[in-house]
Amino acid sequence: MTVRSPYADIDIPDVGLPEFLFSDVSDHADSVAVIDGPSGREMTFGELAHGVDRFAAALGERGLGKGDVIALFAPNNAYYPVVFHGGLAAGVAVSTINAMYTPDEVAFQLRDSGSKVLVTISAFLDRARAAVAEEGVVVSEIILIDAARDEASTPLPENALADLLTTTAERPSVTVTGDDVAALPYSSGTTGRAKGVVLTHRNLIANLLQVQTMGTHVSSGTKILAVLPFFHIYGMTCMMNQGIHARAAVVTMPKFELAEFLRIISEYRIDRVYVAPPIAVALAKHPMVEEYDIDCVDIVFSGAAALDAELGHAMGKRLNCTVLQGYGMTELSPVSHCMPDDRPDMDLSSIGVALPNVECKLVDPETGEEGPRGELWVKGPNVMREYLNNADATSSTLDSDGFLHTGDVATVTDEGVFYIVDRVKELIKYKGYQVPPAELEALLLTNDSIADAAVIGVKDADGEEIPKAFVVKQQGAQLSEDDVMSFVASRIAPHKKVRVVEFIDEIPKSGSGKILRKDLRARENAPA
Ligand code: 4UU
Repeated sequence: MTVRSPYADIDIPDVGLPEFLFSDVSDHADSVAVIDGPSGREMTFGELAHGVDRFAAALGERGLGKGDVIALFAPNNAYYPVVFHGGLAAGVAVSTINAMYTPDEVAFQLRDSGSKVLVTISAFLDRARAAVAEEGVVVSEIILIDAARDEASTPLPENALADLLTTTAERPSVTVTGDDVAALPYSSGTTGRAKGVVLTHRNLIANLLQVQTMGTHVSSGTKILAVLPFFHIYGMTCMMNQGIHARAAVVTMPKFELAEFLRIISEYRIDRVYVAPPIAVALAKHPMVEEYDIDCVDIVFSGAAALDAELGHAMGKRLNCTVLQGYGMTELSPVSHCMPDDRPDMDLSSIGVALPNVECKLVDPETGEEGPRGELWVKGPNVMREYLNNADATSSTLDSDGFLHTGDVATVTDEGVFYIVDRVKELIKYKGYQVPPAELEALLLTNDSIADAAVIGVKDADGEEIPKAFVVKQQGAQLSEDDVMSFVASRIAPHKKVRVVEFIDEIPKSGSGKILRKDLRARENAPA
């Protein structure tokens, strides 16, 4: 049984994303497009479009164009969309890097994506320099969004974005079509390590138009708070690009900090806030919320991990606002399901309905039979083209009929309302961020005192998912749980830390050597 969206199909124009977003921007040239939350500095749509045009010209001057990749390693700030869309307008693909990554993690993505330029901020320069110095990285220039720091001793030129934007060079004439690669965010998908997710201009435009059908309350005059990162697809599409598309104002925050978050909502009179469940917990429960006048908030939208419906209702009551939930995945650009703005009555424990142009199947992962409960398969114009340089991962995720196998288990009602009820993939979500077990297992095995290891997601006392490592000690090795945790913590980004350790005699494995995560989960859930 294929479940189609209850909405009529929409047409997706065959153009590049910057042309789609900026071709008639002159109508809103003087409206505010982006506000840097901490400083209050504003950028109008006219300035944004000009910056996009000049950054594209500067990349053209460097000989970069179709087939090239640049990397963007920065927290949310007003120049993020200048770099992102300037890159796309020049025909290059932009690989967005997690701002919390260590030099090794940054280097992995730079190498894997073949990025030739790295755009970052001066506060990240130490990590950026260490990453570009690693073997196999082909970056030849660092561009700093906030300052020029070209020091004689640095191996690569380090130039200021502001200087690039003054170029008087002609914009190179590249014809960008819907099928060209636009964004290359990284995701581990259902299994293994992080992979480049090839999202085309058409994918990103499609998801904006699909989301627009549901987001009837987003328009010019709306203020969107962008505290979730633009490097992750949720922030990229739902905050940055949706805001630009709707001619709304996007207020950026570089990281989540509750007092600053509440101050910004209150001072800028934010209408719409996008969150992942941990921020919903703070909004529902933290006493500090009472100290701020945030009755301006009209809608809080939650995604990236399951929202507890009771908590969602408590937040809606406290803020006197509508609460909505959506479901997405990097490989889906990202949204495939959400609750529409005009249906606040929909069950908050659901993920809403399929977006226009989306078809779904629910397939039993064991038998391959379609039924009322099963792995969610999604087809539509927002489905990624492929994983970068990884035909095996592509073919095990994206089938020949164009359905993407999400690794999430869902059910659906007769009205077409979907619920996520389980997960059959390896992926762990910590505060909405991806934690790929395969990466942690590989890292643990580099420790001489560890003979074998497996990592799964378990629930902490608050019901939050956290990574737990099962570790087999090398014979005679002296190793404590804390030793294991600090070994991992010093080598990876904070959200990927192992938070619980259990020593066991043997990791359960199948005949072919695959870790039997099911057995570890069963062991975890067994009564003590
Ligand atoms: C249960 O997290 C994302 C995308 C999130 C998103 C974006 C826009 C949600 C709603 C929206 O409108 O992408 P990834 O690739 O980091 O993680 C994808 C995985 C899913 O496969 C699923 O396991 O994150 C989990 N997930 C959810 N799980 C995402 N949303 C939900 C949800 N409930 N609402």
